[in-house]
Amino acid sequence: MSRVAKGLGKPAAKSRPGRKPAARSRPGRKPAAGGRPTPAAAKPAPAARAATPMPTGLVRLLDDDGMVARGKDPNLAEPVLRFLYEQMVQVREFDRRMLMLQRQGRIGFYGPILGQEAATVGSVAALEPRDWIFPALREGAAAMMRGLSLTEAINQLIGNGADRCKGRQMPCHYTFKEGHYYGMSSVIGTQISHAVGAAMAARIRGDDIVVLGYMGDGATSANDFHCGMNFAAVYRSPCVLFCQNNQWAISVPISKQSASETLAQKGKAYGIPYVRVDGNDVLAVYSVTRAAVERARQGDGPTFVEAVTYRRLGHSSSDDPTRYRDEAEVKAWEKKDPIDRFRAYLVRQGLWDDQREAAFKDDIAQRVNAAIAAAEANGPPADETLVTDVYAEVTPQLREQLAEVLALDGRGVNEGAFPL
Ligand SMILES: Cc1ncc(C[n+]2csc(CCOP(=O)(O)OP(=O)(O)O)c2C)c(N)n1
Ligand SMILES: [Mg+2]
Repeated sequence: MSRVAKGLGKPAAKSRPGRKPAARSRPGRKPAAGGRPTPAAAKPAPAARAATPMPTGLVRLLDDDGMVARGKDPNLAEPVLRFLYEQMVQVREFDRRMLMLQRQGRIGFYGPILGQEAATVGSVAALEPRDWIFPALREGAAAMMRGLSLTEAINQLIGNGADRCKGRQMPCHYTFKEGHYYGMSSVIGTQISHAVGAAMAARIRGDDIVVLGYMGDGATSANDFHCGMNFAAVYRSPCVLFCQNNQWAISVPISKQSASETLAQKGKAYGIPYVRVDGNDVLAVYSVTRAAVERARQGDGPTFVEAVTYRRLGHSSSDDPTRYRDEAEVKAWEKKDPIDRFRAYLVRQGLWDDQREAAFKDDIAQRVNAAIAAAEANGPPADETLVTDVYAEVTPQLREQLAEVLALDGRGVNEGAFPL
């Protein structure tokens, strides 16, 4: 019997502290054929309780100069504040260096996150380690925050023999099971349904976890968004659906993506509490995500978060944004830099200064250098990985095809341009 099915019969799991008892089966729901109840009939979503009042407007704690209005400071503990800042600085440096590697032809592709550091770092930090992350393209920092080493991340970007994906995935599609970081799907929006479903499965199993599922603004136009949001709401999936509205979906601006006044308000149509947050304000992102995670964990269902931010570089290393957007727009967003804002706050609190900054940046530069050297020392994936892991045993046909490929002239020659 599968673990899921076993979990269905465990009444004890329903009475964990902080969880509401499961509501009774809905009328008309019958056990599936064979006497095994359907997940929904066995353990339906908890009944709705009075809606938690959600903040309205754009939630912002840090102003442009890193000041917090009196009485609004979430007063996070010093180690948390430092962690948030250091992770943001680290991912920015990592990003810069990886884009350079791509330009030098040492990796094939890269999706930069410059400008979106607060949205990713602030939201991931609001989770407990047992919670799961379903990322989109720009949340690689989440895997590193969960312990994926820089070398392992670069192994993935190179697609070498030490890569967990054995070079089979595009760069930036990290996967890190131990860190509860699910492998990203390139197909826009699909991870929304995956996140919603994984959270539902966790509840059925009695696992006290929350799932944080990311998407971009462009993903809100995908079918999977509507399907995922609806499922999440109806089944009160313990998840947080987090939209990084970076204003662009490759060359399509947000104005051509949606006619809604905000993306956040799309939650209303599905019956999901929603909140719009300044995505360049790490304190605000942390606070709203934390509240959403707590709501999900205590059985109050999903929350839809729109983090308003900006993608300052191209969609990817293959994109030239100067062909479709005005540089003045980019300059305006540079002034709202999430790291500068948060550093000003930390400096004012006496938690950071120029000396610390220099030492920390030096340390990251060295760690990134060492990680690049270690990753580049790894050879390519073994030839057999072209055909392994599809069937339990490699079929004779696949063996034959592999032999044919290996016998081709020009084997091992880099064909040149990455086709993306
Ligand atoms: C279903 C599907 N359609 C189109 C694409 C091509 N595509 C890749 S990224 C992208 C834009 C995504 O924009 P957004 O969701 O805003 O995320 P961002 O890249 O801005 O982080 C598109 C259209 C795809 N990967 N999947
Ligand atoms: Mg976008």
